[in-house]
Amino acid sequence: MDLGLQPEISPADWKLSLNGLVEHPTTLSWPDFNALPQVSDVSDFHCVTTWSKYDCRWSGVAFTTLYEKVQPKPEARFVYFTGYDGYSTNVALTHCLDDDVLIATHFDGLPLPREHGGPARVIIPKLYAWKGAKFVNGITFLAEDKLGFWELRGYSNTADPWKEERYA
Ligand SMILES: Nc1nc2c(c(=O)[nH]1)N[C@H]1C(S)=C(S)[C@@H](COP(=O)(O)O)O[C@H]1N2
Ligand SMILES: [Mo]
Repeated sequence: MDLGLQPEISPADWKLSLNGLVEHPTTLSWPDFNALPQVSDVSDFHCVTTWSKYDCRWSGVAFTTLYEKVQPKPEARFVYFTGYDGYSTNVALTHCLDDDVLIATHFDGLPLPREHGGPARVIIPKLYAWKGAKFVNGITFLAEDKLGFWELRGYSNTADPWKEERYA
């Protein structure tokens, strides 16, 4: 489910910018990104429109690996994600540091298809699915929160599915 645009990004053109309040801003190419340690995790996926998909097996790079690489400054408390389709979403940094938060490149052992956000998408299992940007191309560390696409349009900023935090 997405904005209806599914950008086609070839691996040669793909880039992930890690920026904002960090000691070491970096732009990763596809080979750079794939050279980072890879992890897998099985988690459930909750869409705000009430469907859930259980036991999703994602693999890719842990958010914490990127975090350690760029070394956010102490004042960084929020993360703003952007996608190649113009999407954006925001998450408190503490929620991103759980070890199940991945920048996923594979689902069930296969490369992520374009309609599901390939080449790479963010997965934050403990929050509603709109908090995970598909086609991710930017991760910005911020001192102040900045609302993303759906958060600006009335979706909950905190998005805890167990509390059914759907709308603000
Ligand atoms: N870049 C981008 N990421 C996005 C979206 C989008 O429109 N664009 N939609 C979000 C929403 S509302 C949901 S439910 C999930 C859907 O993921 P799926 O298409 O793999 O089911 O992606 C989220 N991430
Ligand atoms: Mo959604």
